[in-house]
Amino acid sequence: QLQLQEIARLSNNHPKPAHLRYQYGTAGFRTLASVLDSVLFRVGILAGLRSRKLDGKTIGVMVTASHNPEEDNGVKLVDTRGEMLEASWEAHASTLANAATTDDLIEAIEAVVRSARIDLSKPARVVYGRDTRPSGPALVAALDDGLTAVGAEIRNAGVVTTPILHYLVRAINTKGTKDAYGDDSEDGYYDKLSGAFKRLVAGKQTPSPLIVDCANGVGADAINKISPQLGESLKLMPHNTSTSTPGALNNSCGADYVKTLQRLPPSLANHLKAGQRGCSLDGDADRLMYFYIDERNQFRMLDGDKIAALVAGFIVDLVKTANLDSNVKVGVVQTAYANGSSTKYLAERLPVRCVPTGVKHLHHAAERFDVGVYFEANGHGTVLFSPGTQEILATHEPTTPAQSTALNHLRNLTQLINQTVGDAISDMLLVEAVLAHRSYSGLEWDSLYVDLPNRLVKVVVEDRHAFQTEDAERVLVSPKGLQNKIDDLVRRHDGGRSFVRPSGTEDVVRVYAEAAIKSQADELAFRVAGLVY
Ligand code: 16G
Ligand code: ZN
Repeated sequence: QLQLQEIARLSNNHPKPAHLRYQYGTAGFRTLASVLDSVLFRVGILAGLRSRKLDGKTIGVMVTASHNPEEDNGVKLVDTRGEMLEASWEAHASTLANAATTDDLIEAIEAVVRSARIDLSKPARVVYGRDTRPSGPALVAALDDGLTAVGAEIRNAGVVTTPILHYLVRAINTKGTKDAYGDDSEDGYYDKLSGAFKRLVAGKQTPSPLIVDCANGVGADAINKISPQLGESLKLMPHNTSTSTPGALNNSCGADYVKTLQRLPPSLANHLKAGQRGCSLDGDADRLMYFYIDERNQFRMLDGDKIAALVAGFIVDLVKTANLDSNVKVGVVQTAYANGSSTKYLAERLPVRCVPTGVKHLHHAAERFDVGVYFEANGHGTVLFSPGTQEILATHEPTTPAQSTALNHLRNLTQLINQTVGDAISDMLLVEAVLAHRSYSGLEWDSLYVDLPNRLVKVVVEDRHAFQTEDAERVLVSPKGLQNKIDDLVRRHDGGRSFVRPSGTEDVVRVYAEAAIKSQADELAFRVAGLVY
């Protein structure tokens, strides 16, 4: 049973700021760290309830604000298979977070227990982690209070990347079953990934060292821990590893900086030589951007779309070589932000689906394929192997040495790839493994297709909720008539494409445009922005 008095007593230590409204959005709760104390306490309570609802299986809580500035923080829940919180519970999260007083909170908790039909006699188990933000410890203390109040069994995973927390949840809940995901420890994660990587590249030529921009975040710890395990198979050269320097996190570095500004982090300028590859993680190491310096000393970015093209092509070839192409269908999931050239390249080779922005949409769509490759252009993505496919890979009997080799590569890929969520460390090893197999440099990878010039602008509007979209955000249905005007502009730009959608994380509307040449893409973006404004 719930100890309501205990909940009330602790809740009084974590009052909700009167004037604020919180919303559990695509990235959980995310805002200035200074106003998140009550939210963390209440998320602790909700996590405990969610675990009870799911028979005492372990629920995860990650405290991070990813690529956002250091003064922000956030929190999200991880469901029992390591995936994002089921959408129907997002509303419960918002309801608890917005209860004005302790009495209102108690009432809201009781309402959730009733409406979700939670059996309170079940145990509650929660594992949590946080990134390196200075606000983390205090927020975790508030979370701890919430978990204590709800009577949860607590496991503190410490400072970890977001994908490691997802991994831990899945590993804990599958322990001792036939679906065991790996040892439920941070070391178990590094062992699993590095082991699979070394098996995949065994006998391949050792690549040149890889520069890794760690965004001055928790990814630096992960890179330092996995490096020795990779040994000679891959040499990593970490940069931007100042996790305790105030203000350094995500500042002029990291995957979001690279993608948004299409520019090399200044701190890497003297380190990346012509022809050399580098990559950037974001602040919680679930996004990845690659880049290299070409022979004319130009910075070239390899984003999530390029990763999808590289990886999907490789997997399709392996499936064919293993003679499994009649029972294993590979597909790709993208959003409207995918560069038009990438979509064209992929669609000539395999099925491609477009879904609305946000990991949960991509993840769910990818689950429908036997092997679903999903990446957002911003570098978040992974590959999902369906249970049926994993079974086929485990039991298939190859009839030639070539089939056997390809099959083994596929098996190792299922181990290398973090299938719970996009994972910069796992994706980085995946890219490196494919580059080694293909004998590609950055230039050859980049040449798979040529990006269309594109431009993303944000527009501050009076009410972004007035902008409603359909067809995976590619068509505006409201305000009325606006889409026709956008279509007119698009027609007047060679190779033009443009769409408008309200941001899910900021109070702005985003305008994306691409065209055959850069000046046209810029012009189209600004003209469409002019219509929106
Ligand atoms: C969130 C999403 C990310 C998406 C971004 C779009 C998750 C875990 N994260 O960060 O996938 O690309 O929002 O932001 O779903 P926007 O709505 O502001 O454009
Ligand atoms: Zn992130």
